Amino acid sequence: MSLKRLAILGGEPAFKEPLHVGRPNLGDREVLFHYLNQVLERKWLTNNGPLVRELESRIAKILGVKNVVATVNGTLGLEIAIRALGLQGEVIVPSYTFAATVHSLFWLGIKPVFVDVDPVTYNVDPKQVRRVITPETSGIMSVNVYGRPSDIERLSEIARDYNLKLLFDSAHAFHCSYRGKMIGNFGDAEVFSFHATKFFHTVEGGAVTTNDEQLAEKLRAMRDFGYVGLDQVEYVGTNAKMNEFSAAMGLTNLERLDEFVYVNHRNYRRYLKELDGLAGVTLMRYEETEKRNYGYIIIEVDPDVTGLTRDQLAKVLWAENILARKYFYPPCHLMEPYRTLLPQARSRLRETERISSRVLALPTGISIKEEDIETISSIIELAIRNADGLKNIR
Ligand code: T4K
Repeated sequence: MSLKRLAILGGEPAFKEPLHVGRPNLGDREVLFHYLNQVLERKWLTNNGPLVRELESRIAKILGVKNVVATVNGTLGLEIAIRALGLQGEVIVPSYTFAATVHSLFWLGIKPVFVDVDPVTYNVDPKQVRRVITPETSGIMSVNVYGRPSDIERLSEIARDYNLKLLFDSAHAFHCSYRGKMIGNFGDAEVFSFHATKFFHTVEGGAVTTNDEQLAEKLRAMRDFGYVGLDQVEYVGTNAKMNEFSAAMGLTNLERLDEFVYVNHRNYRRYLKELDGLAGVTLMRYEETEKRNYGYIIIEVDPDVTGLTRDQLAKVLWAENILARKYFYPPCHLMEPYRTLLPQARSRLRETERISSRVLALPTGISIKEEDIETISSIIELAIRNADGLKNIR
């Protein structure tokens, strides 16, 4: 494309309508209406309805896992998993994640103990984990950031050595694999998010998965106020139930799951081609030998090479109606209340702070066309070429 002038410098925006990161992928309307009609006719709207059960069993098959407990969202999924596993005291967790990961611990009175991440995978660095274990540590909660698995083997070894529970926040990692086995089968339990912005979604929703039958029973009770029978409560529970409308959306979207992955993969390869060789901009790579959902397109901007900070580049893109997002910024240890309560955490989170000041998520999903990617990439290139003229953007 021939770009004349960047919008931030007074040109016309490249896109009339905003391009969003996290634009929902939507399945076939007719299929959705078919499911919704069933729900309305049955007058069974929530509380472990037939569509929720169907969704659970379809997901269990895709993941090859024994138990899928669908939840109202990923955050409540994390909370019931944390409680069902009996986590308490201190839990080791990355700061480089979405607020929900850490809040779910703190919400339940648990102290998050932050560890740094690996600069290449952006996932918890197992070496750091060993260093922060204390007699108060009850578990490790690792995040499979952007759908790329943590170092599951080493984290499992540490959990075994120290008798700790191992929970994965796999909010980003639906339809991803680790050494040929689907994410959802590891640790004591894993938690997915099926939020509208995820490549597969149920509007709001999530699921806890586990191969431990007893744990699954407890999770099912805890998502339903602790009830195990009509008149019997056995646990402290909450209301974390998925409703039938969400399950209808999920079943609809499952029918086009392969297509969503195909388009995300195609988009990823196009970004790779367009951004290849652009000095100072590194596109996060996916290992193509494993199953991935390619749901996040992440670039790292090196200001020493590009002459532009990530924040300046974000402003350039927003002016063009490309609504790139800073996932994840700020890192959790710089959010309240953690910043005030745990000021000493900063000293061991150098990679986290470096990465979170450089990353930018770019639009993908079925709303994004290959030509859009060409334009987005040209704008990034043009911005870098004009870095001197953009120095004063704040
Ligand atoms: N763990 C991790 C690692 C997570 O990333 C998340 C959630 C969780 C746990 C918790 O799972 P849930 O409880 O959410 O199931 C968004 C999502 O709301 C959140 O689910 C997600 N991670 C996080 C990474 O992103 P925001 O605050 O950035 O959302 P918002 O409203 O700014 O929307 C993002 C973009 O999506 C915008 O550009 C607009 C677009 N959008 C959004 C919605 C809702 C649409 O185009 N249509 C829509 O319907 O958190």
